[in-house]
Amino acid sequence: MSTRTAPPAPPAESTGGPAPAPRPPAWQAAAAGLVAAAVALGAGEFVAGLLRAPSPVIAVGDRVIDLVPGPVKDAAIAVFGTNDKIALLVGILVLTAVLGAVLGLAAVRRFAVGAAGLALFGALGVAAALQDARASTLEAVLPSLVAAIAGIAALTLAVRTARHAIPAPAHPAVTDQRRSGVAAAATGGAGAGGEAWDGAAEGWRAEPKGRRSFLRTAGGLLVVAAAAGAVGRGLGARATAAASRAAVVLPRPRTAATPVPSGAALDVDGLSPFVTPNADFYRIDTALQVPQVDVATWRLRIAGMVDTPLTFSLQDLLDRDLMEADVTLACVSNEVGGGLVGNARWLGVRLDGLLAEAGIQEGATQIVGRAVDGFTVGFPTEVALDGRDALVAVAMNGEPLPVEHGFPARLVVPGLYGYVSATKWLAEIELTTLEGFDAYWVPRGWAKEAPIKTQSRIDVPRGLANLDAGRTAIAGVAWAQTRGIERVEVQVDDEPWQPARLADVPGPDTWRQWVYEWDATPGRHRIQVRATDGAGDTQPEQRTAPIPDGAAGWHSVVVQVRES
Ligand SMILES: Nc1nc2c(c(=O)[nH]1)N[C@H]1C(S)=C(S)[C@@H](COP(=O)(O)O)O[C@H]1N2
Ligand SMILES: [Mo]
Repeated sequence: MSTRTAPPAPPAESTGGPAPAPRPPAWQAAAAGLVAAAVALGAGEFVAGLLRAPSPVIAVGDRVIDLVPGPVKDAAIAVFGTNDKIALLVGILVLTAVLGAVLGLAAVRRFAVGAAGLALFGALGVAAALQDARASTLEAVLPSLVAAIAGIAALTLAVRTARHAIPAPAHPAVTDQRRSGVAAAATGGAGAGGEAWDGAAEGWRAEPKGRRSFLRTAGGLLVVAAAAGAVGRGLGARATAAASRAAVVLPRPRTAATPVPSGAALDVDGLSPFVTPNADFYRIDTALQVPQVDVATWRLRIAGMVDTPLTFSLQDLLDRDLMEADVTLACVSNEVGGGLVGNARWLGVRLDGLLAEAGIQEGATQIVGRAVDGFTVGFPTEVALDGRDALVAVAMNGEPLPVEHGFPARLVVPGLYGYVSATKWLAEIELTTLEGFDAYWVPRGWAKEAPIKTQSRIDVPRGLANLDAGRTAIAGVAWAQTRGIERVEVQVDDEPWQPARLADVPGPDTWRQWVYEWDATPGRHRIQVRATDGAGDTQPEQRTAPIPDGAAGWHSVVVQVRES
């Protein structure tokens, strides 16, 4: 490639020796590289979509997520919130564009350098995709390989076209050669490299034409790249999981949940509803692209230190005795007052039942939940055996699990933060020892064992609200899964703590609404809340950060009350 496109030295008499190859303007070189990178990405997405193999871009993004140090990740989440994944993808695309431009600038000096850069991109994509346990080697290699080849081909074409546009001083000695070059190019003669160079000697007056042809080629390549990418993404998204999910018929539970008491929902505007609708339920996971599970091939394994390893299809699980439980899930990353908590009615198979059937071996102190994408959680075996409603859940609020919330099955363990328990897209439950394995977040600085801390949150009034003086509801939710909420107290400024009225709850595993009627007086006020759990422990005042085992401290808001 490189030898064919490298221009031959200009006629000797023009310089008296071998002259450096003339170069297209920098912007064209950069644009050529950028376009080549775009074509590579588009081709990669296209092949990945066709094969349903991992997208090179997503694969690289997933590796970035796994590899970035905790503090960087926390900072990214702080800045971008739950848009951190979009920010990462945009970052990857911008970086690719910049590197592509740099490769273009390199390629007009030495084409091999540009080509090598694209090959390196491809290698990066292969390396990232090989980490994806779901993909075969061929599926991991092919998209990036095709991407690199397409990128190099596009770079060849774009650089060659750019050279057509080189402004060169008209020189009588090259006139004939130039003519012959143009003629050869026009008749589509072979050996285009040489002709391309000859044509490039067109001179200043030809430049606008050359630039136009460059822009046409570059634009054409961009369109091809975008179309290939879009088609690939479309093919990849052929909704396996959505189709599987639509076909699921949920049986009625053998053990229905305790009916939610009518007094569980207080009538206060702006208060979180007792049941969080699926669409509003927070979502936290490391998956850049939601895993798409096809139930035809999906199996749940119970393995490791068990007497009898077991395997279940989704239908096997649905055919068992199912139980319902209302359980509030909480993320360890939730800040005091934050929204990474939600309450749902789960339907599933009791974990203790499944484990009894498999037969837990002596010394199996840890249960590891492994997801189809390789994510892992781990918690003490005894937690699953103490009678709490730990479930392999298949439904959430009366629907099969939404794809983002773990379709077709996930773990739900009341009282444990999600990162040590709530494995979505569950593939395996492995019995092992506590010393034998550290789950995903443990080497990243989070606690190995993480029971949920007692917490309370003020939903209304919102922080910095402007209120009218007079009767005002202060209300929110409090949770202490497995222990239950026994008391919630509210403090305005430095006045004495006042008991809030508690709503009813079906059990200790859900959050509990509370309300305090406040006679708001004009001025600026600070409102604080604290809860006491069923074990008699009151939340500590001291604020601590979420890392390593969950935020602690009292939630407070400041409001402004005007005369009314
Ligand atoms: N497969 C998988 N499961 C996962 C995670 C993940 O990253 N991957 N994150 C966990 C964390 S940190 C939390 S808080 C809960 C969140 O569950 P949700 O997204 O359904 O609210 O899922 C848990 N299960
Ligand atoms: Mo979490």
